[in-house]
Amino acid sequence: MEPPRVGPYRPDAFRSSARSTRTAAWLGIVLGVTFTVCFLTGLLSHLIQYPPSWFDWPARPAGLYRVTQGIHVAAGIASIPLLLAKLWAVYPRLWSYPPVASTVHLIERVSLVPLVGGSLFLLVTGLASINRWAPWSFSFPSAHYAAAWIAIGGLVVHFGAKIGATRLAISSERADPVRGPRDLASPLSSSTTTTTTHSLSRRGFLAAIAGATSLLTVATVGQTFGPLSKLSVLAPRDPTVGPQGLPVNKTARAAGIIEAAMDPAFTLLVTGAVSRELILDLATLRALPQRRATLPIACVDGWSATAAWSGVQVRQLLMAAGIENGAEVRVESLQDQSRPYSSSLLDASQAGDPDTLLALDLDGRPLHLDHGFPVRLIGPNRPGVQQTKWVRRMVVL
Ligand SMILES: Nc1nc2c(c(=O)[nH]1)N[C@H]1C(S)=C(S)[C@@H](COP(=O)(O)O)O[C@H]1N2
Ligand SMILES: [Mo]
Repeated sequence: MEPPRVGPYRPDAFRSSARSTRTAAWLGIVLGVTFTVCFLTGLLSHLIQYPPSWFDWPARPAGLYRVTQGIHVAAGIASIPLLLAKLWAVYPRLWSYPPVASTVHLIERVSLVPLVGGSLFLLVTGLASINRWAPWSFSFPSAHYAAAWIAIGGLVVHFGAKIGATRLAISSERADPVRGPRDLASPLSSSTTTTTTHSLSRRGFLAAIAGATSLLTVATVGQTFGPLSKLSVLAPRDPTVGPQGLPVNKTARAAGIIEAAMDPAFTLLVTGAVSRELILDLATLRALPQRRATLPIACVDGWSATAAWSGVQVRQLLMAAGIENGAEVRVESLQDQSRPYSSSLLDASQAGDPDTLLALDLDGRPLHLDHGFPVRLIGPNRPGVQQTKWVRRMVVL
């Protein structure tokens, strides 16, 4: 069968030598790595936030979540130029002729729907979300999580279908241009031009992708990696900017708790499965032994910042309430409890960690209202969403 000789099927429709099968194969490998890293770190973040019964997330090392989530977001951002370059490089194959050359070819093509669709969805909504722009009504965590499984399913099938061709492409001396009409099932089958004469543009293309990816990474990763914060001009957050030198996620105003938080009659309740209920006003909380801990806040959005917190140990309050052997605790804020992140859970090991605090002070000063005044939870190795601000009740479960 001869291909129709029009549009993308013209023999000279795609002439750029930058689109070599080798370039496309290498981009595929690098993307395979960044996507797998994103998937695993994302899965971990999901397990931590929605733990099934078999999953325990330890309180130590204190900064582990900061690292895994920083990597998650950085790998996602790096994937954006890589994916765009990959799509550009392989686009002519959309017009391969005949459209389906074999079963493997069919599987490979069908796997592109979840792979490309899922990836674009993940990167576009992820990027919008870390810039705190949510022009949609679905729940971002659920949609991001579902799309991750769809994309990774597509990736596994695609990888399986392409492994042979990828091996061939990266081991070949010549870099065959990706061509639509002639690029049939075998990527090396039918090229008529060698690219020695064009190798500069292919190298230039690769260098441009590597450069763009590195620049973008340096321009954003400082939101969690302090030494680069000055260079990170594109980062959604500067980890040093905000009240008391720390970013704020939700403000007191947005949470609708200003009046309740400022109320001089504010009391903290320790209740639930306790032997003694505690009702503590601010003066009483301050009169208890204070513990100081230097801990990061590590937002799921990928920014993080370290600060010195001081306040009352959760385990000390639990002991005062008659809990000797550790317990699971729900920490509730003044916010309407149907709002996202208005409460969080401490498992027994987190509740028992000496650095899990109900903090009253940040860097030696009372918490700013936006950082959770009068009292907030701060604990080691927890995602930011679980560092509940404006704590009102601790319920022992
Ligand atoms: N009650 C309450 N606590 C909350 C939130 C919230 O929306 N409500 N947001 C959380 C999120 S997503 C993060 S990243 C941290 C940020 O703490 P900060 O605003 O003091 O930096 O607070 C957490 N605590
Ligand atoms: Mo967050």
